[in-house]
Amino acid sequence: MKKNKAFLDRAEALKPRLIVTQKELSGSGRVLKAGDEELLDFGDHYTGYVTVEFESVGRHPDAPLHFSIIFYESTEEFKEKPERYHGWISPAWIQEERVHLDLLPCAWRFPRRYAFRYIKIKILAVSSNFSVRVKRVGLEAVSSADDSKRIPFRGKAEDERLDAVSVRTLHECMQEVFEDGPKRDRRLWLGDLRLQALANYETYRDFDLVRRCLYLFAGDTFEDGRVANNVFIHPEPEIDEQYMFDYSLFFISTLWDYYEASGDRETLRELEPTAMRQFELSKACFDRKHVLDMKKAGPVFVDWHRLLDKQASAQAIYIYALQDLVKLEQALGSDTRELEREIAAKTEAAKKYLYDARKKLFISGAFRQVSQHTQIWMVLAGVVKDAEARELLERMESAAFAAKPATPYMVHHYIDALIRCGEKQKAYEKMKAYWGAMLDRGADTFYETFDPARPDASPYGGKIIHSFCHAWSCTPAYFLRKYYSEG
Ligand code: RAM
Repeated sequence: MKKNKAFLDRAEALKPRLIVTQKELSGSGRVLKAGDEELLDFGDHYTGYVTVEFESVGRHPDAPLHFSIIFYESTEEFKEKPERYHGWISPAWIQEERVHLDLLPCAWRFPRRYAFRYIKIKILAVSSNFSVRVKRVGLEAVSSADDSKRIPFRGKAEDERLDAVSVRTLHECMQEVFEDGPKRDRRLWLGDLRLQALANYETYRDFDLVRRCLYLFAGDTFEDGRVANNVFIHPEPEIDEQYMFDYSLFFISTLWDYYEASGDRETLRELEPTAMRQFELSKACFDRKHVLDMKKAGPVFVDWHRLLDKQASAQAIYIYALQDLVKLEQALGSDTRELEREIAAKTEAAKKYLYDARKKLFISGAFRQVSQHTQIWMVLAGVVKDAEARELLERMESAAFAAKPATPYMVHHYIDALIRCGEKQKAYEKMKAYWGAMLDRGADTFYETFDPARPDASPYGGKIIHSFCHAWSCTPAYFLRKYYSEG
């Protein structure tokens, strides 16, 4: 790994102060024996540190109190049994603890930070001599988002809830970095950062936090300069040893968006070589026909759809990122002719080799898979534009066989594609239908993964592991404020 100390020092200097908010709930007063449960509702999603205070009832406790506690972000998790989770993500993320208390009364502070609205306490064992009562539950909620600086919402009254839940999602993910989710993975991911930064520019406008995250990615890269897909923050900032072709390229777009929003030329200049390096590395992954060679590209994310062929989407993402690189280089006064030739060559190749003239849809991979992802990214990359793009997206919708987005992250790109080709009203309706379906299910924050047709589906093998407050799902606030508000 290649560390740039100056960049990491800059990131450290930009570390935000967390704002702490105290909350407290009283217990129900019920007397609890082994097997009894108590459910507490904090009324909204919070991220922070919890203290539970128990008192004993009856004779002097002659045995410890043994209890379990589980933190739920959403009612969607209520039916799940943690012990039945056998998916591929570590069950260590499940927000459950078992504790022995030898002395009562006792105020027990959990050392881990939790993300939740509901808390369920279950008494596992006491003795026949005594019972217990939950006296109170205290919470120190933390976030670096400063609500006093948040720009008020000026859209339609009927969209206020959609905006507020998006903003709450962003608020909860704004910690020492832009986390992907305060429950899981609690760290900085590039794909998520790009979208939450966009929502941030319309709401909290915390430029320093975006800047800090950009320096974290640029300050620790692979030996060849490739930007990683995520960074651990503690004990020292360190990248996860994996990259994704698309996420690395999004460093370019995130830097460009940051400059556009902040006008911070110094950061742009300092981080330009990192952005340029992502282009150079990706450029080497194409074959002689200018089509992306997936063996050279390595892992690509795009979406959690399990059977998705990602070649065509990745080709389009490359073109998309290069367009941002052109703007970035022009802002610094550099010559962009080579980049423009590169965009033209890859665009032409996409039209020639990744398009099925009979189906009138773009295809991906050796099996010529048709997915919504591919069409959406081709529109975002400007491979097709205006009326042509509108017609493509319409054909895509009626192609029942086309693979569909599995995450709000991919639905975000669909909404963005519709707006870019002039379908503003349709984009609005789709956004309201998709995120609105989460609101109808009682969401206080928006989910990491959601399919309205199959709300109980899980790409992770169980909903108990899902993040129900996930950064990449916060963008209705961005769309509503940028495209559907009065000034
Ligand atoms: C998930 C993370 C994150 C996403 C990656 C690809 O595990 O939660 O949101 O960027 O996968």
